[in-house]
Amino acid sequence: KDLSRPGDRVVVARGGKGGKGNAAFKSPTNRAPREATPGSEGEARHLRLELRLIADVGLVGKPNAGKSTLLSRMTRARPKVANYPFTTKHPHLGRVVLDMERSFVMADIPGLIEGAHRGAGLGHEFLRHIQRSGILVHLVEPEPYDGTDPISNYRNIRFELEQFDPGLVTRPEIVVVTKADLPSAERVRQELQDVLQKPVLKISAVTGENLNILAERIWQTLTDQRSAQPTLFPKIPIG
Ligand SMILES: Nc1nc2c(ncn2[C@@H]2O[C@H](COP(=O)(O)OP(=O)(O)OP(=O)(O)O)[C@@H](O)[C@H]2O)c(=O)[nH]1
Ligand SMILES: [Mg+2]
Repeated sequence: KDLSRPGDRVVVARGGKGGKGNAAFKSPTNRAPREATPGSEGEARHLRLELRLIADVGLVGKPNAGKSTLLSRMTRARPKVANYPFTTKHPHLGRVVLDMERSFVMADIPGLIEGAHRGAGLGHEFLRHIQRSGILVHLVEPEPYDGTDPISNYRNIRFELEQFDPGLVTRPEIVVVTKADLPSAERVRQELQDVLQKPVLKISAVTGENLNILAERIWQTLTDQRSAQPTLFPKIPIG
């Protein structure tokens, strides 16, 4: 049972039936009955509850792609950033504020690696947190720390998402090449765009390049999605 809205309820263990008290046995001839029946035992269960973070947008990508840097640049969240993989061990949330009326919540989850859906690395534990995200922003590092190919990295992550939950790959996705300040970024962006046949944005969390464009693009995608499926991904209230 998914408790996704305020006020949602579920019965996880039924109480026992109440017994009959003395009063139930009262009659004109027996006005002070000593009789009663015992009730029955209630159910007892051990439960494991699973929390799913609620974010409008989920950041996904390989370790070291620049997810946490982006979150810390666009929001007031301060996840740890470092030049080694698996820096992020837990999801982080931040709110991106465009102006007085427009803001959205962004989630940074630990990096995903091949085999994540089978439990490799850390990311799988947190994939459920992006199941609630209306849209995904997929970050691709142009010069991966492990010397892998950025395009196959992109594909691998998509595969992992699909294996975990086929619903994840049908979400609107914004593809972003990070670290635009690196010389290879433009070439990788172009290649990825050619392969995917859809716009790929290049950003730099260091210089700030295109961060406002990314925020606007996310906002636009959220707005489109909400008008298409208003109940599925309701706006997260500020609180
Ligand atoms: N040159 C450059 N380096 C960046 C940029 N964004 C992030 N980095 C660097 O890339 C490294 C990894 O950044 P993180 O934000 O920790 O990456 P992550 O995707 O959160 O990594 P994990 O938490 O390990 O999955 C750090 O050394 C950052 O300083 C950028 O725009 N330009
Ligand atoms: Mg991180």
